[in-house]
Amino acid sequence: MKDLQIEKLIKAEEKRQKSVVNLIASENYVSDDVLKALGSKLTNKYAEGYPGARYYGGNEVVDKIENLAKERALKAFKLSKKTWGVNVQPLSGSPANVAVYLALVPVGGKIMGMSLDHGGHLTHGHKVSITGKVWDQIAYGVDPKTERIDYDVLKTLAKKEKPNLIVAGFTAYPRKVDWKKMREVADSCGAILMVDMSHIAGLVAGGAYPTPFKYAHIVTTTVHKTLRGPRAAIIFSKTELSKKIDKAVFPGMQGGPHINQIAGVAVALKEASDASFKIYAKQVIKNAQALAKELQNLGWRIVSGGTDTHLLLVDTMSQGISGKEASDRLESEGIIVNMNTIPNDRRKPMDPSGIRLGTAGETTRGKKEKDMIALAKRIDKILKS
Ligand code: DSN
Repeated sequence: MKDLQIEKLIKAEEKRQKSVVNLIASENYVSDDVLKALGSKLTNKYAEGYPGARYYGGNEVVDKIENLAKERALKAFKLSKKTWGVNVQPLSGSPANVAVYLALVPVGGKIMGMSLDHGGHLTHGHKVSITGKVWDQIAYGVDPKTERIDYDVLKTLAKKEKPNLIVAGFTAYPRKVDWKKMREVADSCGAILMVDMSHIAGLVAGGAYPTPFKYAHIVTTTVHKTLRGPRAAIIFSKTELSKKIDKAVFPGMQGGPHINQIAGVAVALKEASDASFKIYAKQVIKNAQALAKELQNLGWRIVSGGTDTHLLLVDTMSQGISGKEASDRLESEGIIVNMNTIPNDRRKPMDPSGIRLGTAGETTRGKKEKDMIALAKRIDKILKS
């Protein structure tokens, strides 16, 4: 690179990434092929519109790339294009979710989503997000005792509030979701069911977590978490809703799609369709379960008693340490996590009661259960010292 300042910083970040244990549940490590697509000359091309209907000339190549990404998205999740449409243009998860609401929920309408402190996401209707300013959030949480979703409570709330759309999707919910029951909740009030599977997409593609496609009207996902692709998002929609979704993404929300990013998505989806990805997805969960179990053995309370996914929430206050202090202490020893609220947290988001740990990245790096047991011991020693 001619720009030595940036080159130096890129190298410094590469070194940092190599030197730490990364337990950020939403991060992963992409392949060299994904990096190649991202850093390609495709970034020079403007392609506003969709394949075959662009506002600029010169799209014969990029049309093929976008169509391939769409085909691979359907293939990775075993979907037929007769029943599912797919949009690969969303720049990331937040604009993808906003585009869905823009398409399907009238301004001032109701979005029922899990509250952030129980494990939802800002774009599930939180008041500081545009999704809570343009639409009304009907917040739900987990049962205080089991720390799991109580579908009967959700149904009662849905019948009372009659939301236009229900979001089933989470950033810190470690358990399997009963998608059938979620659909029953949506049907009880005539709402659209949108599953935001950003965190678990790789686990679904790898057959290690139940697929939501049988029950959802819309499925959104980021590509860069367990799915191990570039930073980007995809919206799947039942074909009768797809036109509205496409219009909301462009021109409703975005301008020209990032074709280099879409090429990276296509590469990642091909990788996720490979048989080896099934083994990876299963190992991610085994690793999270081994980490959770050993931490429990060492006296740490794990929210909901364990995990069925790639992530776990440790109630660090169960040993008298705040989430921020735990995160800072671990970082000073080269273990990167994020502080996180736990359900019904009495503390503030900037210094909550827990930390969220995820195993997608370290599993990509080849870690197995025995490494997780050793890691749990290291975490315990650092936090108790
Ligand atoms: N920031 C992501 C996460 O960490 O879960 C969600 O967008």
